[in-house]
This record gives sequence, structure tokens and C-alpha cells, in this order.
Amino acid sequence: MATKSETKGETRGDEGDVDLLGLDEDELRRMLRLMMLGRRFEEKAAEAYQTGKIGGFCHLYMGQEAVAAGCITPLRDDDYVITAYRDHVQAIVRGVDPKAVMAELYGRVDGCSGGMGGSMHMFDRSLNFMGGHAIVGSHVPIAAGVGYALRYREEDAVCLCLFGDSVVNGGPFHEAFNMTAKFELPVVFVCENNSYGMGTDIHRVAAIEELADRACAYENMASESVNGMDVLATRRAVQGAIHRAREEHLPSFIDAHCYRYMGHSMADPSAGTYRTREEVERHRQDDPILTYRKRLIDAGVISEEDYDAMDREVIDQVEKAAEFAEQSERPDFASIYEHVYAGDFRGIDRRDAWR
Ligand SMILES: Cc1ncc(C[n+]2csc(CCOP(=O)(O)OP(=O)(O)O)c2C)c(N)n1
Ligand SMILES: [Mg+2]
Repeated sequence: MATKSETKGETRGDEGDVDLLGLDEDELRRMLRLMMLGRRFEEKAAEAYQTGKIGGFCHLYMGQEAVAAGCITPLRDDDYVITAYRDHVQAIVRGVDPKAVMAELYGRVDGCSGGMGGSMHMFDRSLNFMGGHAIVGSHVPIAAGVGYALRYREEDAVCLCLFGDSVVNGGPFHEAFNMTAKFELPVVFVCENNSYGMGTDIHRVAAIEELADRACAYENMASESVNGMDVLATRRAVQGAIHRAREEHLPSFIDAHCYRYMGHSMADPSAGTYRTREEVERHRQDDPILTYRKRLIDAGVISEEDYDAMDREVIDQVEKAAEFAEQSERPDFASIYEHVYAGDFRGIDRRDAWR
């Protein structure tokens, strides 16, 4: 991602195009483990939702794990991450304890947002994990704001902003891209392009189907299309974009092609009306965890036994997270008035205002 003219609209990440990126074995294994943890975590979350332990919205991420792992693992601790509502796995990959993510899903005090946010609002300031945003596209301008703050404070940290493919047809996307490009802000935008916004196929609504091409409208914005089912291809693209943001203060846009196995949310678990069983099955054949597993076994980084042991370990970790969430208290009712404004609103006791 050296210059915009070299990088606009490139497509990378084809099979055989990427080696192990020169990463050491611990890092390669860490990425696999995070993806496996994300998958097992979501399986448990689905079970807890179906048995009524989790209420409200719940959007599962299964199938997209390579995007979170490929984008977030190359970041430094002082970098920022901001994302949409399909956020459990991003939070975990960023380092939020799965116990705190599960407790948040259960709406309990030990959740990373104190049980007040639920599935769509994971947040952890100590990890610069800035949410978890439910309104489609709303956090993309916030990423521009984070980038502006970093530039203003002359820090060399960067902001990674993940969002879904529905976002690219909305105003906030273009406003944020314009400002980020014009002010030369260190933001890496990644579209998790799973082809669907709820039940709508992107091809039915996008006037420019090749999403990476949209960056052409903005000077200074590099763009690239990658196979988001391939964690190493994704990481390579994001590493280039991070370098560009950190060293040159320039933004990039990566269109990561991926697929969600489950429905849009738990309200639409089968997703049977707008896509065929065959389509889902075809993408499951390209499973990001199994593909990466094979790659690491072929390269001699892990054995099949290592993989199985890792799987047992993450299943156990997820079970413990669910036990932790079950035992955590529900927030005190009076606390619903807390965290609404930074402080008291014009000196009014909000409890009085609501009486
Ligand atoms: C401004 C706004 N309009 C509509 C909705 C309802 N809504 C929730 S999710 C969604 C689709 C988003 O799809 P996409 O951005 O592709 O993300 P994905 O669910 O595929 O991860 C819509 C329309 C919303 N949350 N916010
Ligand atoms: Mg989508």
C-alpha cells in the first residue's frame, strides 16, 4: 500500500498468494486460537440465547472470524478499534476477557459495559476498544474523529474501523471518507463484506458493486479487495494499511469478502428466505478456521493433536465464561440513570426528571 495509484482497486488474497507473512510460530498459533475461541464462544452464546438466558438482540459472527483476527492482531496496544454491532469476536480478539463479553450478553454487572449495553455494545476503554455501535454507519464518522484526535495530539497510533457492507451506501460513510482523506487521518477502514445487509443482497442495492472502487472518489485513500476468509491475506492487507496510516498519516479502505453462516440475528436464525442452503454450504467449505488449520499443519507449525488440544482448551474457557456470567449479579435498577450523560445534566437529578 505504498501509493494510492499503485493500490486502488487491487484484488489480492487468492489461494497460494500469501506465505506465512514471516510471523513467528507463537503469533501464528495465537491467531488460530483466537479464531477458534471466537467460534466456540458464539456457539455457546447461541445456546444461551435459545434457552432464554440472553435477551435482546444478538448478532452472531460465525464464518467471519478471519476478518477480526487478521485485522486486530497486527495492532499495537495504543491503537484504537471501533466496530458495529456484530462485535463479540472483535472484542475478544482485542483482548476483552470472554467472561466479560459473556456477562455483557447476559446483562450482568461484570459485563464489559456493566451489563447496560448487551450484545451490540461491547466496550473497553482500557484496550482502546471503542464499541460496539448499533446504528448502521454511525461509528464510521466517530473513527474519523478518533483519527483527528490522534493527528491533533501528534500520536502515531492508528484507528481501525470495521463495518458491514450496508454502510457503503449511506451518507456517514462518504462524509467520514471525505474528511479522513482530506485531513490525512490515520484510519484503516475495513468493510466486512458478507454480501448481505439483513436479507438484502448487496448486489441489489449497490450502484458500484466493486466496493473498493468507491475509494477512487477520495484523494489519498488507498483501497484493496481481499479474501476475508483467509486470515493471512487479510492480515497482510491490513498490515500495509496500518503502516501507511502510522508512517504517512493516510487512510485506507479494505473490502474484505467474507460470509456469515447464521442469519442476520437470532431473530432470523435460519436465513432461509433470501439465500439457498447450497450457497451457505458452499461457503462453509471455505471455512476460515479449517483452511488456516490445514495451512499450519502443512507448514509443520501445529499437529492435529495440537489443534484438538487447543479446541478442548477453548471449549473449557467458554464454559467458564458462561458459568461466570450466570453467577454475576444483575445491575441495580437505579443504575439505569448512570452513564447517560458525562455528568449530571444541567444539575437536574435525573431520577426526579423521570418521576
Ligand atoms: C441507520 C440504521 N438503519 C437501519 C438499521 C437496521 N439494521 C440493523 S442491521 C442492518 C443491516 C446491516 O448490514 P451490514 O452493514 O451489511 O452488516 P452485517 O449485519 O452484514 O454485519 C440494518 C438495516 C439500523 N440499525 N440503523
Ligand atoms: Mg453485511
